Amino acid sequence: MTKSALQIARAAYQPKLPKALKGAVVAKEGEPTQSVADQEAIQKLFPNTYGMPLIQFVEGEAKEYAPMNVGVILSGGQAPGGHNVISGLFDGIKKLNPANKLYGFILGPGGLVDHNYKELTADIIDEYRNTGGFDIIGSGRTKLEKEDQFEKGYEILKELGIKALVIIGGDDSNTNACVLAEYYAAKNYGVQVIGCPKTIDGDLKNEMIETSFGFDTACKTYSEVIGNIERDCNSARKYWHFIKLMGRSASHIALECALQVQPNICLISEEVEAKNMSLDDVVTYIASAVASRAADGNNFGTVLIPEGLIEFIPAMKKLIAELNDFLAVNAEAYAAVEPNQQRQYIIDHLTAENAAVYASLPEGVARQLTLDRDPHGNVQVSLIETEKLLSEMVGKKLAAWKAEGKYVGKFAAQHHFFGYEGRCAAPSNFDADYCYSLGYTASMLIANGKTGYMSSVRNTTAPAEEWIAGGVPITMMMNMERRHGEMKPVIQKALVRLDGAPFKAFAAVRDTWAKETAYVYPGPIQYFGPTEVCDQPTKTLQLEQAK
Ligand code: FBP
Repeated sequence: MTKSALQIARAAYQPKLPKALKGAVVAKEGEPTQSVADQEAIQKLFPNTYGMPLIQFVEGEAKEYAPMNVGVILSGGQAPGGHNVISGLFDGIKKLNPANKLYGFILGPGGLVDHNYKELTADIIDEYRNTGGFDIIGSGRTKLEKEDQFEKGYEILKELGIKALVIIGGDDSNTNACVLAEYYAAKNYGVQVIGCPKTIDGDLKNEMIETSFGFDTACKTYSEVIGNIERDCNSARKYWHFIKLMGRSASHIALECALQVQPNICLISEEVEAKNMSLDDVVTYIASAVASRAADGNNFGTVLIPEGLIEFIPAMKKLIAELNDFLAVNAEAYAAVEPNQQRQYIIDHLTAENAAVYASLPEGVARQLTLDRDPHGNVQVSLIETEKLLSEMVGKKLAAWKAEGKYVGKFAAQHHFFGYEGRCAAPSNFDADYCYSLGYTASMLIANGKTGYMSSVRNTTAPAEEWIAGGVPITMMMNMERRHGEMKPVIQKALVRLDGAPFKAFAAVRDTWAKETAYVYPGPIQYFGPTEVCDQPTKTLQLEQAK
């Protein structure tokens, strides 16, 4: 395989580990835990894995460990650093006992059910250290939720002598990891299940999980490109760039990028919802900024749009909730309707209020809202072209204002959607170290017999040496939510908090950014060089941790 000069140099990078993990460790147990909400319901569903204590690893005496085999799965969307989680896990289990083996299940949880796997040997692992992507074993979105899947999985785990399975995934995949841990514990199968917090979206975080891996690298990659667009925009001075950013429901990516590049406008879905803004309110907000800059002779600008925005406009949220429930039971009937009748079919079957909202939407967006849900029942927001919807509506509003003599500028828009560009980028130093530590920590949780835990590495704005490694019971992060029309236990998604430091820092300066051209051009991720250039965590993390 031909490699770039950077790939070759980067392969030699030795990720940093917290001091406590460098030698032999011992697990220090904290107080019993409880779920963030709906304690009674969650406890009932997870009798074997509920209420377990927090774990912190501290330096301890060396011990001997019997040989064991471990399995690993990459689940869901790619996120930079997945290969380092696996290499950390590999190095961790080999340190426990060089005879230990690691098996990777191919193309996500489906690989476990279909018995599709390969042994990850040292030479394979070495090829992938510090690289982006999930291609070492591939990823997939099969939802592990049914007993027959668990049993099929157990067959192969037993055959390969696998004592523990590590599932690297987002909130939904870790929820399923916990369901699996509970199932295997209830059956006394002797298979432990450990989760690792992955997702560029940054929405798997809480008191014990400071950030999900991949968020750092993805945001830095998008910020580089947005910065380049801003510079182009400020050079040509003739376009408004509407830039949609991945992130599903949460606006963490948009907010982090805004803090890095200082655009003219950044919409935050959670705020739109809190202020009960309508689509027209959002459009008026953008159009007013465009008009105000035009009055200064600046017919250009940048708008960042979180991909989940549409779900947070209250009227749209209600519509989507009804559509989700409706399509969960009527997907087949809907698919059988002639394509040119489908819009009317939906209108005829919704409540009057939602039908009216649906009917008011442009054809394209209305259709996009009825596309297949992902296996977890989520609308695939990355398929909805909100950036085009908004620029079109802003253009119309400005034309009306022009006719009324309220606006004098020129408005031309360019559209971008950044998501896939950042999910497989070579991990930043932060993600390279963080992921390696998460994987290594997972191996220690396994060695200590834990199941139903998520690997946790905290104190991440300090140098890696001072990071705190341990485990959090997954049930601690759960609450009950409506999915596919039913109440289900799920890890609570972390949305942008309007009382949180990152949003407050943004809100304090955004009016200035809207009026002035205050762009910042972060440039590409640097892997070698001064620490202030190479090792900075995200602004989100820095602001959240600056206590
Ligand atoms: P995960 O939650 O699985 O990490 O997914 C992240 C993500 O990139 C979202 O930001 C995006 O909405 C979605 O995946 C896109 O899904 P797909 O990869 O199936 O196109």
